Amino acid sequence: MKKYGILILILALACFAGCGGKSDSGDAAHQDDHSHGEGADHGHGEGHGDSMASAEMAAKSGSSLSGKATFVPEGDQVTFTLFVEGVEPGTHAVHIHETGDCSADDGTSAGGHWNPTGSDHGEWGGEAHHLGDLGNMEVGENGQGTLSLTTDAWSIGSGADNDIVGKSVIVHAVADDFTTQPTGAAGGRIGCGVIQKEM
Ligand SMILES: [Cu+2]
Ligand SMILES: [Zn+2]
Repeated sequence: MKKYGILILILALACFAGCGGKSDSGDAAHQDDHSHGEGADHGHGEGHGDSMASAEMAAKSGSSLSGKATFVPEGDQVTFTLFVEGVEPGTHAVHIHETGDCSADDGTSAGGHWNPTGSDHGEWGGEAHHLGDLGNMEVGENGQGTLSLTTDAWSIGSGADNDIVGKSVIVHAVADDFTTQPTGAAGGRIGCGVIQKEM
């Protein structure tokens, strides 16, 4: 009888350990994470690094701008590419702004420059710049312009401070002077798109 009792105790302990391992491993959260990863084109299912994000650009401040921005991950790098058309020829500043809200006619709902590192405004690649200071884009006589850059300074959908999802891409009326604080004196906002993770 005593032997039998010990056997039950051992079985109970084994079961407890087994069940405990299963139930607190956070399986639900993990599977959720993986399904996001598999939703991306890459299919690695290796978590948040594999999802791309994009922003559909809408006209603001009476402009006729349209276009799209994409953020494509590869390893620890993210490549941003913007294409716009219907824009007045010349030089136009492009920034990531801190709020994913393009509802205002003048784009001011997108807030200020996205600046999670608390830096001064400046030029991408320069000594000090906001994480959202993407630089200037040249728009040709045909009204089209493109801008791209690759960086390891951002993440997509990580929820970390450097996550670009839920922010917005803004195209300005004029060039960024890279010195005026905190805006670059880039004028009004002629295009705005909320950055969303692609499933
Ligand atoms: Cu801006
Ligand atoms: Zn800035």
